[in-house]
Amino acid sequence: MTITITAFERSPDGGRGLARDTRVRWALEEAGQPYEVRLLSFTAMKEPAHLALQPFGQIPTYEEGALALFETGAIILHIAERHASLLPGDAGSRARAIAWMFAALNTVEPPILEREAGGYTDRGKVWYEERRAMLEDRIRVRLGQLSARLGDADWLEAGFSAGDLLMVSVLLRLKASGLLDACPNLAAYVARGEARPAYKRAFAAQLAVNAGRPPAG
Ligand SMILES: N[C@@H](CCC(=O)N[C@@H](CS)C(=O)NCC(=O)O)C(=O)O
Repeated sequence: MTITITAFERSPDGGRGLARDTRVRWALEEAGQPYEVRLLSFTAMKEPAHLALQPFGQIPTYEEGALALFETGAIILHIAERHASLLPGDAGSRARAIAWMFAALNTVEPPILEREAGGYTDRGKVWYEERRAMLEDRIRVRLGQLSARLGDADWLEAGFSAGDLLMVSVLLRLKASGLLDACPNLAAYVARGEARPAYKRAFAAQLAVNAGRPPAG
């Protein structure tokens, strides 16, 4: 069955891999699943045809026959449940890998996203610097906790899983900020994720869409 995902026609990041189709592409590459991509303009994302698939008018979506999914966590869980390379077979290990998927999206990502979004929307406000410092403190706390848990292990549990895929995807947003520098084991963890051939293919595929096009803005 053909799998089709949606992605930005022109990504605001110009192809740095931060748009969330990259994590879905990565999961599909880890799973060895071919896929097609439907590119959308910002206008098309808010039109009824796309809203029927994604109620919030966002990318990515995932279509496979009669199944249409939105939310990257749900999409990656769906892919991972069908591929041993992304979730272990043993029930307990599987549940723990899924816990890390939720931790990435619910516990680690929120302050990272708020900091990033504030950089677009709040610059120039009198409270901007104070709020940014507060958000960076919150991020540092989470990074410290995650770093302590990871220790010198390669991955969060016994082997690479969809939990690592999402956690690395979330941490990649911090690469340019310097915030990862205080936790060398996390910086190395992110580098290990980026070094995976499946990630490289996913990154290259989204970059190819954006190469030569100015970022949407
Ligand atoms: N929680 C959603 C977030 C999706 C999301 O924020 N997508 C961004 C691109 S990375 C988007 O479509 N932004 C445009 C918009 O919200 O209008 C998910 O994980 O799928």
